Amino acid sequence: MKKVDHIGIAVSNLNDVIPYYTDTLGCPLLKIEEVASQKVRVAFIDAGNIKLELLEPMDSSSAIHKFIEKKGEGIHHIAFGVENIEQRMEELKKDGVQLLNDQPQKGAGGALVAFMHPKSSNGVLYELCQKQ
Ligand code: CMX
Repeated sequence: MKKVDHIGIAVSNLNDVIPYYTDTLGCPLLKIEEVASQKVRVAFIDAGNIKLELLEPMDSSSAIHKFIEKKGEGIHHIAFGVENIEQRMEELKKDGVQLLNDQPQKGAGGALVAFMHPKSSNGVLYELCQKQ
């Protein structure tokens, strides 16, 4: 992997936490978007050399809702930026990494995304992210 595109952070309520990032930390808000396929509302924060993706669950069936119920708010995943997601998924599968998706899914900003199971990535939920 050559670069981290963003870090995902689970939050209960976007509106409550955005001022902490924009006013207290002084990091600009880039955009807010609903990603219905992932059942999340997301806010992207510009943290200089990296983006932070604040993830609010849209309902109780969202993976983010389950995560917050179990572990509380906090770092949820790290997303690597890749150029050819299908090729990278094939390579990871050959190396025995368990992927959570057979095919890339539509993520925020229309990016193609896929996740690696934290159990096969030493306890970290990693995402592959290919910008369109
Ligand atoms: N980071 C590290 N470990 C995690 C984790 C995370 N984000 N989420 C779950 N786990 C761990 C749990 O702690 C649990 O471990 P133990 O068995 O040791 O307790 C194990 O994984 C299973 O977790 P679970 O709570 O039973 O949850 P599920 O198996 O139902 O789902 C996961 C976990 C990762 C498969 C699911 O959250 C998933 O498919 N995630 C990918 C999609 C996603 O996260 N979408 C939201 C963000 C989308 C976006 O960025 O736009």
